[in-house]
Amino acid sequence: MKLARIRLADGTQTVAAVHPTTVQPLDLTQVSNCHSLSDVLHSEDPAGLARFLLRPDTQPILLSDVELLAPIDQQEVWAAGVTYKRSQVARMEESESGASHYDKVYDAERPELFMKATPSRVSGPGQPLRVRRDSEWSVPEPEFTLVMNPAGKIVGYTIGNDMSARDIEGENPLYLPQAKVYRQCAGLGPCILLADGPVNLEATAIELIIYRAGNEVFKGSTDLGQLHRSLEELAGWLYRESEFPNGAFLMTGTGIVPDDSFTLENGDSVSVTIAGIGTLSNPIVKDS
Ligand code: DO4
Ligand code: MG
Repeated sequence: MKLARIRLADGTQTVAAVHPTTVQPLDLTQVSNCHSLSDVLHSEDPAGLARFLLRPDTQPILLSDVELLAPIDQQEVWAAGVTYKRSQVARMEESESGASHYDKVYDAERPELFMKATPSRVSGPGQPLRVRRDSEWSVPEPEFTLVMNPAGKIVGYTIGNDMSARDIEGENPLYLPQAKVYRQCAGLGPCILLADGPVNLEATAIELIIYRAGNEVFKGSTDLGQLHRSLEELAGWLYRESEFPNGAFLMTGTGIVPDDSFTLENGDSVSVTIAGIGTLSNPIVKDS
């Protein structure tokens, strides 16, 4: 089952089940203290609660008649790094001084985890993602993203875009927070696929397409089978010695990195598709 935050034509926001061409709003008033998507996600049985909140008489609404919003409430957004071979190689190429750190962290027991965004820095489907004005080399990073409840349980999955300034990150690894965290630096959406048993890693294809003036200028793909760590391992490290009373999103790293000659430009459009979840598309902005 997939859930989303939506805005209806009259401007009201609610939570809905997402079907291939329609959405069906949940009636959150049926349960006390259930006001948001995260209230459903953090309940004992998110799928059971969502089914209960779906009133049989609620008419489905065409997806094209609603706006899908970023599926986040108050959660922190974190990210894992250097979890695919492709990412390890790319970081080592971009950073002379940091190369050995990236090499070591790929195989180290402790993964690289960093705070990626607060909810106000997150863009939902169709909303702009930003390239920093002081970056001449920036890329999107398409990432399978875990949705975690306050107890540290993985309750769902979504698509994340970990926008990254490769020149700033490559100049000095200590600049990582500036390369990664800024206004409109993270994309999430379009919906949350509720966790329902083990993920079929090899069948979870991830595709990145970048368009410029309507033309495809980059296309790449990978699958979760290439991820060097398990999802549970990454989730466990995040919650070690940390509490997330509002839950957390954890981007699991990128396995797709465009060639070093590629940088995003103002007006580009980025689409990330993950099998079983959907497509997250965002326009790119860069102030001159
Ligand atoms: O250490 C740099 C960040 C790595 C990252 O974001 C990734 O591998 O996805
Ligand atoms: Mg990343």
